[in-house]
Amino acid sequence: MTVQGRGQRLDTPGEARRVEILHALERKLLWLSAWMIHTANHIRPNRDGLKVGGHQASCASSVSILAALYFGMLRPADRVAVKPHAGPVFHAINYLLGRQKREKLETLRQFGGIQPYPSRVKDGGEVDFSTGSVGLGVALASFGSLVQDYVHLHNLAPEGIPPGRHVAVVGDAELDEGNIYEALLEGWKHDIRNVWWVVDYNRQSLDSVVPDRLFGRIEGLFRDMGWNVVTIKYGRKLEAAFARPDGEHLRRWIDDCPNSLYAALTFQGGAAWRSALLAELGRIEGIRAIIDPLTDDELAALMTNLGGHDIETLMEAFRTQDAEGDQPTCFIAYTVKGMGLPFAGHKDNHSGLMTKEQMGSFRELMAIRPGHEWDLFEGLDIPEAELRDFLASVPFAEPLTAAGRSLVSPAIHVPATFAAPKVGEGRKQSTQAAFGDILAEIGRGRDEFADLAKRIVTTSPDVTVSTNLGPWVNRRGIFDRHKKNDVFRDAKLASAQRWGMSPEGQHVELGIAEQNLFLILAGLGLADRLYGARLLPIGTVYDPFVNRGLDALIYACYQDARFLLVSTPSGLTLAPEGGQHQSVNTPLIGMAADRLAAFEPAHADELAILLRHAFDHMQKPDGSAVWLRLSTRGLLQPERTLDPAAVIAGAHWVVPPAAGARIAVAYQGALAPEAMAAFEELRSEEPTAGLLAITSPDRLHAEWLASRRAVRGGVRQVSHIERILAPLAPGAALVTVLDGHPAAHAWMGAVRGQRVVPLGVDRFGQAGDIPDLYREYGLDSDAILDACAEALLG
Ligand SMILES: Cc1ncc(C[n+]2csc(CCOP(=O)(O)OP(=O)(O)O)c2C)c(N)n1
Ligand SMILES: [Mg+2]
Repeated sequence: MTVQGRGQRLDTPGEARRVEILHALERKLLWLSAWMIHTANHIRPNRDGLKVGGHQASCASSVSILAALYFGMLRPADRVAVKPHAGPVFHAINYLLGRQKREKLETLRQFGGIQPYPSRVKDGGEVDFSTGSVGLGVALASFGSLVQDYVHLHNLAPEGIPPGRHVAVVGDAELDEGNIYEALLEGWKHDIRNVWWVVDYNRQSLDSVVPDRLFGRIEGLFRDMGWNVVTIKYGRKLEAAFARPDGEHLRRWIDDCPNSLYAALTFQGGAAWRSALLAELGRIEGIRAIIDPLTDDELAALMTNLGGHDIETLMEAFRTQDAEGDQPTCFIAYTVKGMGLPFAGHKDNHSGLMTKEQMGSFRELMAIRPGHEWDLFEGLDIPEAELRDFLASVPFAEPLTAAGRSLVSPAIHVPATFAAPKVGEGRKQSTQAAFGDILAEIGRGRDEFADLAKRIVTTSPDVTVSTNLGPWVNRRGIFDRHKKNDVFRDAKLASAQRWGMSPEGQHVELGIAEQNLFLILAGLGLADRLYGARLLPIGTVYDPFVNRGLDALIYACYQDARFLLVSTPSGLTLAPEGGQHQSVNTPLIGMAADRLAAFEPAHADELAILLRHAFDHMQKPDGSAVWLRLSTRGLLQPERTLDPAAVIAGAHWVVPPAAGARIAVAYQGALAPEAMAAFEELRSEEPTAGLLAITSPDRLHAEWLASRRAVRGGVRQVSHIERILAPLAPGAALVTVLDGHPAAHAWMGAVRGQRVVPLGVDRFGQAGDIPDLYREYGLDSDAILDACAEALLG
């Protein structure tokens, strides 16, 4: 797949002037980003005495890279992840392009203002990918490219939106994050194309200067993963010096200079550079000829003339690579952290802020008059009209659509009901099996389900078969940019799985890396807004390993990606697999994660309702991602008619209590049989008791909180849990049980002041069978009955 053609060559007429303009804009970005942060810290009133912060040094490091990209290379359809700490530069670029307001720039880090790190949801549609948790945005740029390929190869892209390149501007310390390498490997397997990672190689992280020679390693890793690596080390001034007689000595000296020494000399400036150079190279005639005529400032400028600050070198590297084709490419652009600012190179500069005095000198250097700090072209020695013409002519200035960069894609019809699978009389079924069956049925793409089936895309980190996606995959095939036959099938070797791969396939098979699962779900779940094609992504994973990808899951939700997470098997109920695989905390994660509606059905009829709801909810403007926690434990399936609204709201009475009842038993998920057995015994003593099925403590809790908040607004909507608990006596006991942490239910006592006795798991699990484990952890029907007795007596 080829992306659009790019900008002009460097040697076209007028190019010299374009470079001058780019230099001016680069300078403007340096000023504006520093001034935004300064305003937030020193100009706006500070009411609480807390440090506001910002990262002037991180911004300064990346201005040339970002200027070269946005004002030179990028096309409207390209999608960019900007390293988190360069957020102010990104907003300044949009300001110059007329896509950001001055008033807004003044609100950096203020309530309702620009976020410290670019945020899709809070900063608006100009942000392609949120960044902040380092490493994730970078990897998402790669997965985004895969998703874009998926959309185009399935012919789902709207007309007029060509595929773009995915670019990540990366802080060098982001490459310490393991998820980067997981993403590289997965990207290699999927043969991703049109991805650029541009590393702002300032050799500084937060605490320190990075080890020397590190990039030898990293470069090798990229090459091993099939990437091009382009090192942009020196700028033109230094290259010219190296080309002079004896200049090679200078190159070697810098090449061998430890990162910390280079950083320290940069901070100290020209005189320090001179004495260091003279001490080591002072006897070499050609070196003296290079450095002696220079003033200290000129020498400092020469010695810090790294490629990542030389816009012409950057442009040249980008254009050359652009012409090379679509192989993923890592640019290692050498930079100085804090370039052009008083703390350039200082190892502690990550959170460093210019003082008012330093800002005063910097303002003079930038030729900014007081009161004109925000003026677009203040202090630049190029006529305003020319700058405006230039900005209007950069390829990226062309709007992607009339409505901007955030696209829309109409909702896909979801049939009114999904049938629960039929099971024979007396046969048991698990929620996981029911999930596989319902999805396989949808996969037939019959009648009303045809559109829905086309938009579903499934993915799983090597647990496709064991989470019951197999039948769906057999019907819809595996996605790959290249057609690959299923060797086992071709050889007529018996297997339940048909694993032919093709561009039409609808399942993306991942290696075991849960962060990758959530990152691709983030990409798939933003496909409507990024690529104009609504997808309905489903990712499956073992429940305990949600924890392994948790930051990426939260990151996906933070960006409002819409997907269905199915985690199974879950809890102690997994039994013989033991404590490492038995999840405990996931119900609490489901409650605490924003923009993620979490459910745990016990029976297939509830699952069918919730699965249907998930497809609906993930498409609603005020919806969210959805999580279904499932189990492999087969349960007898009740014959009944459910109220879908109650199942979706989080709880329904299986046996309603009589008014004023003293007690009820509530269960969630696979413990339904234990709760039912205990309830039957309880009922012989307490005929008014009720039995409650909880399908989502998350939804119950969220609605309860929301309704309490609404009181303040003058409107009081009674929440579902309040209605559910209303028939019980004011002091009634509610014995609750789930295969997960009991805190998920404990809060219910606060709803009406009733007494909750929460049963669940608060210790690591262990191998065993279900009777032993449920007894040991106090989840069996005896334990539930004991809790009931205690509650009634107490
Ligand atoms: C996952 C995560 N861990 C820690 C941090 C805190 N943190 C913010 S920036 C940073 C260092 C970043 O260094 P680098 O990527 O080199 O950025 P630059 O030098 O360009 O500022 C750290 C540790 C974070 N944002 N995310
Ligand atoms: Mg760095």
